[in-house]
Amino acid sequence: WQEPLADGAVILRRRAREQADALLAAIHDIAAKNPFAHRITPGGHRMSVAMTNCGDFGWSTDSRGYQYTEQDSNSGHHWPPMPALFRELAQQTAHEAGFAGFNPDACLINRYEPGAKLTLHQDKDEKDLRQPIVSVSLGLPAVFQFGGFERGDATQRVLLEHGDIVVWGGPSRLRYHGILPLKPGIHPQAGAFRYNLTFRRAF
Ligand code: MD3
Ligand code: FE
Repeated sequence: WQEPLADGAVILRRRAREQADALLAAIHDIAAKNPFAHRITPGGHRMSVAMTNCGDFGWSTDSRGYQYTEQDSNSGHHWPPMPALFRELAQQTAHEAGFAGFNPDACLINRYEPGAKLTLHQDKDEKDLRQPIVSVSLGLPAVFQFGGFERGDATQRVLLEHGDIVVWGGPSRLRYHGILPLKPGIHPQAGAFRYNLTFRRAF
């Protein structure tokens, strides 16, 4: 059940549904070692989305800016390895969407609580912007916004639900995008949260 969203962007609706329990269990293991944290942006704002990472590199932000690092600055530990289940799902779905050979070295794990949001932004901290990003949504649904190549461009809205995977590449890789404030609810497998995995090639 594959639909193009925009040039280079494909949504694979419910693609991860059968693996969802295993993905959630792996998220909990990762968070037991490297807990979810609300980072402070360079502008001094506490992010409403809590984050952790797995893989060789993890994305985070602090007063110095946005960066990929090998260590979690909160725990001082390396990020946990990317589980084989994560890597294989990202590689296979990128391939299904037309991006053969994708090999992520970073997986950012976002956790949304009711009211949490991500304002419109571009993902451009990665070295090679020809590499796609694979995103996996789990738990409560959220309204995803995607726009154009400038912040003020018109936006479209898409509901992202439990198990949905989106592959963003080609010209869509630099589109502005964000998540509207999460509505409260209880998901049978994920409880009061939405989780989103984004697989990236950072370096
Ligand atoms: C479109 N995450 O972590 S996933 C992010 O649901 C991020 O947590 C959102 O935006 C979330 O940076 C959206 C969908 C997504 C991810 C990366 C993209 C869409 C994208 C990169 C380029 C264009
Ligand atoms: Fe993003």
